[in-house]
Amino acid sequence: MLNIVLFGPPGAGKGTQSQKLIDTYSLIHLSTGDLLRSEIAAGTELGLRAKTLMDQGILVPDEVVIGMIDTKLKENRNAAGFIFDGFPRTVKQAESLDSLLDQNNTAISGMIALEVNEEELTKRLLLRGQTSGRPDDQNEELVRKRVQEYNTKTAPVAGYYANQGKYHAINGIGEIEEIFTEICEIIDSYATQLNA
Ligand code: B4P
Repeated sequence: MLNIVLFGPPGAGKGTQSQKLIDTYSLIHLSTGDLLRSEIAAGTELGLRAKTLMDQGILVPDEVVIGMIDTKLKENRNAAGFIFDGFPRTVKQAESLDSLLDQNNTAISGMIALEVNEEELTKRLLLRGQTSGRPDDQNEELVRKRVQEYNTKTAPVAGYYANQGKYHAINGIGEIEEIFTEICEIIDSYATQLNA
């Protein structure tokens, strides 16, 4: 199986690039942000709890997102692979993902990290906030809080995959199409290794 972690701070382009990747590769796209927003839209108890945290730019508890991913992996046992978008966001989530995949006799092929500086992230998210209706994109203080959450809780996940020799960073600033081409080159190299 081809299992890709698309990594980066909020606004780095994970969701944007995932949409293009699912058109190219036959992989299942799992975005914890999208899954949580679906729960909010459906008005579930999980959604109501998550909304309070997301609206403050704070990460949702590990158990909640790990549970959602576990369910999705079980629903898609015969998939060719997955694109994990916005997950794992803590080292605990990364460890849990490894054991869930191991139970299915598979593993992460690699992590692709999109590198974008805080000024550009803030600009992109506030711009999206003008049309997205997402409460967490609405003001600069909240956007900076999300970047701070990333720096303290999520950035260490890069080291977790680097220790496994699975970390690949690319510049996330530039034309969306050019960034997409670079990501595809890395994914194609994973696929070649798998088939070797
Ligand atoms: P997410 O839904 O994952 O949201 P995100 O990181 O803000 O967005 P994304 O990274 O996908 O946006 P993109 O760059 O594509 O998370 C939202 C919240 O959910 C979190 O804050 C947290 O509370 C919670 N959550 C989610 N997963 C969790 C987990 N695992 N654990 C705990 N909590 C979790 O796009 C941003 C903008 O940039 C777009 O407008 C796009 O058009 C633009 N853009 C993209 N690429 C560009 C480029 N190259 N140039 C210019 N603009 C570009």
